[in-house]
Amino acid sequence: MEKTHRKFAVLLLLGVVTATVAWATSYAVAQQRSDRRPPPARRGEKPEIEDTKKLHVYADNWFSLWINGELVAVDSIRFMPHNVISVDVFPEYPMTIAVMAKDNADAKTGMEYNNTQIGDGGFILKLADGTVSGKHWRAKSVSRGPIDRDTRNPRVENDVVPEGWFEVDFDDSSWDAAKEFSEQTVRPKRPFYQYDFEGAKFIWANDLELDNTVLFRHTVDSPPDGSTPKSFPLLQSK
Ligand SMILES: [Ca+2]
Ligand SMILES: [Ca+2]
Repeated sequence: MEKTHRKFAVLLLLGVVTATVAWATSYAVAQQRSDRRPPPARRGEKPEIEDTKKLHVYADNWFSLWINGELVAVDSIRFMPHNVISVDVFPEYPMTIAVMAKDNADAKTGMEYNNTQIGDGGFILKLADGTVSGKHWRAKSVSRGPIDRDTRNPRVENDVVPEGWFEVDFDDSSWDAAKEFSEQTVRPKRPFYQYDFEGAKFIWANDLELDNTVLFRHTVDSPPDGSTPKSFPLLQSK
């Protein structure tokens, strides 16, 4: 009888200990959650998130984008569905923007959907400092097809992508002006309308359908919206 009592007491004690540990752990986790507060914003010598500008980019079908020689954004979806990439950019002027944009196209035929049709491209960008894509940008097609729109015997022409084409000091003076295309011509999909692209124009190289890989470049000397960029001497190399 006494033995049974002892056994019961031990089990009870174990139960109480387990319950206490469980309660203490969940209390600590809850405390940690409620204590999770962002640090206060300090307006000072280092840039804060408020010093960044939102960049919106829509490409039919894909892009990668460099700013001042650094890769800052890559479209996360290669083909479909069409999407907008929106990232925070810390602008430093002069700001050289370089873009590689690709229409969906088979490497051998330049066509899409199992070589059943010729697809069309399109690229548009807006940065919250007032920078927008337009015919003041430069463009260079480096892959096109099917040549002569010949879909029976489709051929593709590729140019060598110039070395360092995304670098700040690259000479793009031989490139053509980008060509603007209307929204009605490009027919952007729904995500485009969910972001601010006001004032920006759709651009591409000369042929929206046959040019399949296009490089763009544009240098922004100062914020187009007339704002004065903050300077952070701490970040400047001496
Ligand atoms: Ca195409
Ligand atoms: Ca396309």
